[in-house]
Amino acid sequence: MEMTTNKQVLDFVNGRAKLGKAKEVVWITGDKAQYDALTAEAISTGEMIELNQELLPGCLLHRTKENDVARVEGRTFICAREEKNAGPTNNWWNPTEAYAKLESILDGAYEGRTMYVIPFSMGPVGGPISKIGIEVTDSIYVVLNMRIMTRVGKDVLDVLGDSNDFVRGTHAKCDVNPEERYICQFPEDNAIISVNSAYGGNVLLGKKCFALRIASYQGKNEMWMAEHMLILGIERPGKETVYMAAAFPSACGKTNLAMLIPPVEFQNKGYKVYTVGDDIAWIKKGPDGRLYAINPENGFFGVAPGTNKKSNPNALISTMKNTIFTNVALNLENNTVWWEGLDKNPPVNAIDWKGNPWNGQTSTEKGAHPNSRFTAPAINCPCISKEFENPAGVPISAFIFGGRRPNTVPLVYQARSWEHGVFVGSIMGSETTAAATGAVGVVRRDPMAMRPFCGYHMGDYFQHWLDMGNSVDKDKQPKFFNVNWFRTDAEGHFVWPGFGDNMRVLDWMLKRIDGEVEAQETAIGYVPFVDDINLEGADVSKETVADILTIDNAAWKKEAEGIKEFYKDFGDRLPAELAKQADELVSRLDK
Ligand code: OXD
Ligand code: MN
Repeated sequence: MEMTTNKQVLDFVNGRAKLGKAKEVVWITGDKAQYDALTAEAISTGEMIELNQELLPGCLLHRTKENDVARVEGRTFICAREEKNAGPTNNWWNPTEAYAKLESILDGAYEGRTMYVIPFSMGPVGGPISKIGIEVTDSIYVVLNMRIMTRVGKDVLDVLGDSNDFVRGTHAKCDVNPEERYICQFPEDNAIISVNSAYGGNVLLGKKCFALRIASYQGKNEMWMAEHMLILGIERPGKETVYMAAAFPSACGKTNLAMLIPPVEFQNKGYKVYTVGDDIAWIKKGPDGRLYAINPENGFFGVAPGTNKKSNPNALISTMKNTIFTNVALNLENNTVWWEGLDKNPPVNAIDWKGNPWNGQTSTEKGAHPNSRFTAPAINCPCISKEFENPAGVPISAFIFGGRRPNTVPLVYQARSWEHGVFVGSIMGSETTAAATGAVGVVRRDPMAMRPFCGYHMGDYFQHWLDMGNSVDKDKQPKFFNVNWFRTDAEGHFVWPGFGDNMRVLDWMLKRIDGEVEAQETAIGYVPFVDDINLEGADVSKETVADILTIDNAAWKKEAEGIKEFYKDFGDRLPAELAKQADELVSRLDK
C-alpha cells in the first residue's frame, strides 16, 4: 500500500519498480510487526542468522560475499554535470553516461523480487537540520540496517508532505559483481544509485552517500555543513557540558573517542563524556548565532575487531541487543559472535566470516573480516547524550582534527584563528603503514577526513569552511585543535597511551576554551605547557609528553613543502586564504 500522495515520491518509486520489473512493492511503515515478518523471512532464507536470543536478544548475523566487504572508493563516482565541479579528489562520471549505464543495469534487476521502499529521515523526524530520503532496495538486510541507522517509517512521509526536497536512493544487489559495481552520487539531482554490492557502506545510502556526499553539496548551497565528525559532550562539575566535533580519517578510533571513559582520577572529580554521534555531524548556525550540530544517524555502524571490554566497553554494550553483525565469526558453542580482539579466548567450534568451519585456537586464518561490523541502535549506548534526540542539536565549542602521524605532528596544538583552523583541517593526513598497499611512510592527505566523502570540488569545500567562519561572530566561533594520538618511539611503539587517557588532552582544550591556561606560541600554533596537561595517574612520564609536544622546525619545513605540493592539485579553486596560511607558516618557521 502506498503511504503518500506525494507525486514526486510516487513517480520515483513507480519508475524504479517498473524499470527493475519488481514482482511487488512493499512500503516500510516503521511498524514492528512488519520488521518482525521481514526478519523471519530473512532467517528462513538464510540471509540472516538468528543469534542466541537470551544472550543477544534481537541480534542477527549476516555474511556478505567475499568480494564485497568494504567501501570501494575506486568505484565511487561523483556525477556532477561538469567534471571540474567534482574536483581532483573524486572520480567523475558524466551523468548522462552514468544514468544510461546504471539504468541498463537496473533494467530487470528486481525481476521476481520484492522492491522495498524505505522512507527515512537523517536527524530527528521534522527537525530544523534534518533531511529526508527514500531508498528503494531489493535487500532485507538493507531494510533492517536502515531501520537501525536512520529513522524510518510513515511519519517521515507525513513530514515530507508534497515537497520535492528528498534524496532519491536506488539500490539493487544484482549479482554482486565487482566488475559492475557502481556507487554513484548525482549531487545536482539529489540522487544516489548503488548497484552490485550488498555491503553496508555501499548500500545503506543514508550514511556516506547521502549524509556526507550529497549533504556536503546541499550544505554548501544552503549554508550549513555535513562533516565526517563524531560529536561528544564533556560534563565537569559546576560547569555546562561542552560539545566538540572531531574529524579523523577512517580507522583512527572515532567510535572509541566518541565513547571515551575518563581515567578514574577524572571520574572522581566528576568528569563524564557523552556521545552524540560517532561518525557524522550536520552543523548549522542556530538562533543565538552559535554553530549547532546534530548526529543525522540513529545507530552506529562500527568496526567490530578490536572492540572489547577495555578498548570500548560502551560500544560493546551497545551491541548486546537489537544489533546486526556483518562478517564476524559465529561461535557455535553458544550461538554468539566473536571477532579478533574481543577476548583472548577464541571459540574452538565456530564458523568464520566466509561461512567455513573455524577453530579459533588452531586456525591461522582470521575468524572475522578485519572490516566486519556491528550495526547497533544509538539508544543502546550507555553514554548516549540526553541531547541525542534534540532536533536543534548541540552548540559546538571546538573542532578537533587528527590523523596517524608517527612523527612531526605534536600530541595537540591549537589553531590561531578560524582561518588557520581551516588550514589545519585541510592539511590533515595519515602516514601510510605496511598494512596498506603502496609506499610506506608517505603522508596521505585527507582534508577534514572528507577526501572520500566530499560531494564536490574540495577547493570550493575549503572556501565553504571559510565562509561558514565568516558567518559567525568571532566570539561565537568554535576553537580549532589538532591532535595526534599516534606518535611512535624509535622502536615504532606508540608513546601516548590513547583511549581513556585522551581525556587529558580534551581537558586541556576545555581549559583553553574557558581561557583558564596560557599556551606556548609556536610556528604551527599554540602548544600546551606540559604542566597544564593533567597526568595524574597516567602511565606516561612528563618528559615523554614534553617530547611529543616539541615542534621540530626542520621537520615542519619539509611538511610545509608537502602541503604546497598537495595544494597544487586544487589549482585556482584553492582559496587564496589557504595559500596565504601556508606562506605564513613558512615565514613563521623561518623566523
Ligand atoms: C566508516 C568509514 O565506515 O569512515 O565510517 O569508513
Ligand atoms: Mn566514517
